[in-house]
Amino acid sequence: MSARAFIALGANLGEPLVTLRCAREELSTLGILKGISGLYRTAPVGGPPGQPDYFNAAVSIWTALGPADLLAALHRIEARAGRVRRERWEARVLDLDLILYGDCVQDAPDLTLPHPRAWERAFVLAPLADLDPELSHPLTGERVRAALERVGLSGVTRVASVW
Ligand code: A4P
Ligand code: MG
Repeated sequence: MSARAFIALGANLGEPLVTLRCAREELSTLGILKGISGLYRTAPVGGPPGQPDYFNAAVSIWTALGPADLLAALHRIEARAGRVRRERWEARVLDLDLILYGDCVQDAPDLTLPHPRAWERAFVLAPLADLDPELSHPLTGERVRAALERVGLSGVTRVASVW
């Protein structure tokens, strides 16, 4: 099995840019990296108050790993970056979310596809639009470009095209 997967990257502790670059290199070992979005500085959504701003990006990758193995590999990259899981939506050195795995649809607590909140969040949609604005949600059919227009770009600033 191989598929095109979209992975969202987020970091708001430590040295986010160094961490994200390192994660990008590690992600390239999981398949063929097809696209890398710009880098965005974003206001925190949810979670405990007083968190620093996030840096967010996304990549697309052609991978032979199945979805569960891919998520496990993402968790290993997070752990190597020093991520400790305590509270949901707390500040973190690195968050890697599997947004889409081909047209795969599944609803399990350990892996929901597409990522259940992706189409509501500008910090995910803006990087995804860099990769493929015509990409459509496997369940609703809404394209990334349309979702971004609906949600708006409040709190999301592009800081670099190449990083
Ligand atoms: N899980 C289920 N489906 C998936 C999936 N498609 N991709 C499970 C990744 N993980 C998935 O995730 C919690 C559990 O979700 C895992 O056990 C996994 O098996 P986590 O990464 O441990 O915790 P989390 O990231 O705090 O939770 P979650 O639900 O992934 O949060 P979100 O929705 O990713 O939100 N604001 C800005 N500006 N930028 C951000 O990047 N990120 C979050 C996290 C909140 N606010 C943010 C940002
Ligand atoms: Mg996460």
